[in-house]
Amino acid sequence: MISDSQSAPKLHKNEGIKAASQHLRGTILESIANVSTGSIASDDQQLTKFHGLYQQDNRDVRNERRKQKLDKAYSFLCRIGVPGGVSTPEQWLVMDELATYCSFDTIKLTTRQAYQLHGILKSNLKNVIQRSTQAAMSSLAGCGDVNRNTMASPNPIQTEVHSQVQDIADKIDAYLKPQTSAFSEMWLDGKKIASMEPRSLGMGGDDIEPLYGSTYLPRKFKIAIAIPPQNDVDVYAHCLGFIAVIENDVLVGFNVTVGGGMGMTHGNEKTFPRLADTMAFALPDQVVDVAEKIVSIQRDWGDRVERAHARFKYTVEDHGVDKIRSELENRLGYKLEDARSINFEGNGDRYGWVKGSNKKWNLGLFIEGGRIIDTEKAKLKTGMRLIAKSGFCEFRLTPNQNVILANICSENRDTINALVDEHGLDSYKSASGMRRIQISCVSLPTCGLALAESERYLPSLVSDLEGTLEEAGLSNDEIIIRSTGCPNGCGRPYLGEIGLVGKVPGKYNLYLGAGFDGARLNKLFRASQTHEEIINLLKPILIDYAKDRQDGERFGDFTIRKGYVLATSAGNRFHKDLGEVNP
Ligand code: SRM
Ligand code: SF4
Repeated sequence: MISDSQSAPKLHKNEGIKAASQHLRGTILESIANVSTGSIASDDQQLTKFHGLYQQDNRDVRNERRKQKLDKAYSFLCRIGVPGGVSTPEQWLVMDELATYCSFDTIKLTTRQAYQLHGILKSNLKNVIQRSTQAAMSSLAGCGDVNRNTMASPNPIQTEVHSQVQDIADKIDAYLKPQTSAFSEMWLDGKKIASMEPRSLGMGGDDIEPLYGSTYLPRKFKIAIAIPPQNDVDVYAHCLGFIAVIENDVLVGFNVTVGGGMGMTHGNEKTFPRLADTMAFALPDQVVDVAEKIVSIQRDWGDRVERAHARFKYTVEDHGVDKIRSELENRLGYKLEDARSINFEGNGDRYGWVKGSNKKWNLGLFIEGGRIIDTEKAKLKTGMRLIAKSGFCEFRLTPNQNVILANICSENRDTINALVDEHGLDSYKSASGMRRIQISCVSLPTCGLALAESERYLPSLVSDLEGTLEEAGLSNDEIIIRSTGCPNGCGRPYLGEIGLVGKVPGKYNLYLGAGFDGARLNKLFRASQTHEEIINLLKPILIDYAKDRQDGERFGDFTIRKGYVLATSAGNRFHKDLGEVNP
C-alpha cells in the first residue's frame, strides 16, 4: 500500500521557507546584522523579495573578483511600487535623494510603473525603506509570491474616468497587500503603514494573513487595468486584467481577463507566454471582490510543486476559463455578466503635450530604457529633480518605462518646457518612431538571470537600423521593438512587433509579428542571431514593409501577411499551436 507521504508530491522548497518564516521574518535581521559578508542567508534571499528587496551582485566585475579570490560585489535592488504609476513631486525627490546617496546615482523606471534603485548595501536597506515609507510609498510586495504593483493606464486625457480607474487600482493594491506586521516591525520600528488595515477573516488564509495564509501564493501575481483605446498596460500579459468599458463617456464597468503571462524557459516546452482570455464583465464596485476571489483561487489551485508551472496562466490553461469563471462566481456568491465590446488601438505611450478633460496639461516624456541618469549628453536626473522641485506637476510612471508630467496649469507650461529642453528631456521630439516605442529590460550588469545584454544593447541596435528606416521613409513610424536579456519576459518581448530575447552573450532569438494593440503574440523568426545577423534579417523586411504595406497596415500584421511568420492561431499562446520555430 502507498502511504500518504509516498503519494503526495513533494512541495517546492520555497513553500517550506515561506511556511517556516513566521510570516516573512525568517532570519533576515540576523543576516543583515552579519557584517562579515555583504550577502544574506539563502533562505532569507527568498523572503526579502516579499519586502521588495533582491540580493544581486555586479556581474561586470564578477570574473575579476573571482580571479582575485574576492567575494562577489553584493548589493541589493529595492523595488518601490506606486499603483498606476501615480507619484507626487515629493516622492520623486525622495527617490532622487536615495539614488544619489546609496544607489548607483540612477533611478530605473520599470515596465510595471515602479521605481527601482540598484546597488544598495545591506547596511542602507532600512534607511531606504524608511525614507520611502515617510513619503507614503512602500517596497512591501515589490517582489515575492504575492500581488505586485497594480498597474493602470496613466491616461492623461479622460481625466474623470482615469481618476475613477486610479481609485480602483489603489483599492485593489491596498486590499491585496500582505498584512503581516513583519514589514513594519523589521524596517519601521513597529510603525504601521497605511495598507495594514484589519481584514475580515474566512478567506482560507490565517489570523495574520486572511487572504494569503502562511505560504502566500504559489508564485507572483500581476494585475493591470486598461483604459481603451490604449492598451499601454499590456492587459493581456497579466494574470488578471480589467478593461474599462466606457459608454457615453461614463465608466460602466470592466471586462475581466484571466491567465496572461510572458515568462518561459529556453528549451522547456512546458513553459510558454500566454495572453489572457476575456472572461466576463464586472461592475466597478465588484472589481476588488473579483480580484480577491481570483487571487484566492490561485492560492488554492496553483501549482506548489513545480515553480516553473506555478503562475496563474498555467492554472487557467489547465482548468479552462469556464471552470475558473464558475469557481469565481461560486466564491463571489453572484453571477457576472458576459464581457462587452471594447477596442484597443495600440500599446505604446502618448508623447508631447496633451490637454486633459480637466483643462490641465500633461507632457509625455520619452525616457530611453526607463533610465533616469545624468550623462555628458543629457542631465535627466538633474532635470527631473528641478521639475519636481518646481512643484508644478505630478508624475505618472508609464508601463513603457516613460514618464508623464501631469496636471500642469497653462501658466506653468513655459517653465516646464524650459527645464525639459535644458536637460535633454526633450528627446520625445526627435527620437525615431522605433526608438520612442522600444522597451528593454534591465538585464546586465545587475540581473542575476541575464543571458545577454538588453538595456545596454537595444539603443545601439535601433541606431544601426535608423539609417534604413530613414532611407525607407519609416523614421516616424512606431514599430514596436522590445528586448530582454533572457526569456523571462520582463520587457514583454513576446508582444513586440520585433522581439529580441537573449540566448547567450551576444546572441538573441528574433521574434516577429505581434499585434500593435497588444492582443496577439509574436512568433520566433530565427533563433540565436548575432547583432550583424539581426540587422541583415531586419533591413530587407523593413524595406519591403515601406514598399508593400497596405494603408494603415502595422509592421506586425505585415510580417504575417507576407508570410515572414505565421500568426499564432488562437492569438494567445505559441509553442502549443504551431511549434516554436518558424518554418
Ligand atoms: Fe521581471 C525576474 C526585472 C517586469 C517576468 N525581473 C526579474 C528579476 C527580479 C531577476 C531575478 O529574479 O533575479 C529582474 C531584476 C533585474 C534588475 O536588476 O533590475 C527583473 N522585471 C524586471 C523589471 C525591472 C524589468 C524592467 O526593466 O523594467 C520589471 C519590474 C516590474 C515591477 O516594477 O514590478 C520586470 N518581469 C516583468 C514583467 C513585465 C510585466 O510584469 O508586465 C514580466 C513578464 C510578465 C510575467 O510576469 O509573466 C517579468 N521577471 C519575470 C520572470 C518570469 C516569471 C515567470 O512567469 O516565469 C522572472 C523570473 C522569476 O520570477 O523567476 C523575473
Ligand atoms: Fe533579467 Fe531576464 Fe528579466 Fe531581463 S528578462 S530583467 S534578463 S530576468
